[in-house]
Amino acid sequence: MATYKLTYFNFPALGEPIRFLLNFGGVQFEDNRIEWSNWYQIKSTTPLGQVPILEVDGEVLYQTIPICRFLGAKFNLLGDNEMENYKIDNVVQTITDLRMKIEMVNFDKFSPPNVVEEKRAQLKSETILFYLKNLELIASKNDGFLATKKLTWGDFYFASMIDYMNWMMKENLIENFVNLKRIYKNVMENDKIKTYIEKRPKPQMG
Ligand SMILES: N[C@@H](CCC(=O)N[C@@H](CS)C(=O)NCC(=O)O)C(=O)O
Repeated sequence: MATYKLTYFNFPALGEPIRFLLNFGGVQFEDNRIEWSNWYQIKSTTPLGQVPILEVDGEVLYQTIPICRFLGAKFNLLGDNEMENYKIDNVVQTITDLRMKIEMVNFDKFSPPNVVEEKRAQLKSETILFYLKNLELIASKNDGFLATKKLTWGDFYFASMIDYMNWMMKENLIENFVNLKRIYKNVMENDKIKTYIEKRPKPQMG
């Protein structure tokens, strides 16, 4: 049986889709939640100076999306053909683009507070709606799933990233999106994900 060790900080963000997928897959894994105080020792041991990394039988995997796709393949969560796999990659990339736009504002430590507030307002009134409408339209064609008409690794990526983006924006971004809420609920009400969420350590991120 393969051995898995995930190294990430003790918060959801980019580690969480990987944790969701490992829990869904039902495999044992070491959930190595590192402290910021140890980070600079660990950083130099990682391929790109960043986490998450996932060690599979000692081999180091890095970059969140390829790791998720790898686990999707392991746990039967890919599409059925090239077109479906493209559609999964496509929604995952769209979620990532939105996530990075929100991060740029949320973690902006250099602009004056009023400028950051203006950027947040623009995110809320334009950018977020623009991206979520695109995803909602795709989801509306897929019977409760995001990218294709069945559960894929893209659904897990979506649900965990919605939590992270909600946390950054301090509101439920999908409140008015019927199909996106359905997908989120499907993932969060999966027995394995529910069990994991009940027992996961309290994150160190407010
Ligand atoms: N492209 C990478 C980005 C990883 C990344 O940004 N990791 C952050 C935490 S979310 C990190 O390691 N930050 C610490 C640092 O860069 O020193 C991925 O998708 O995995």
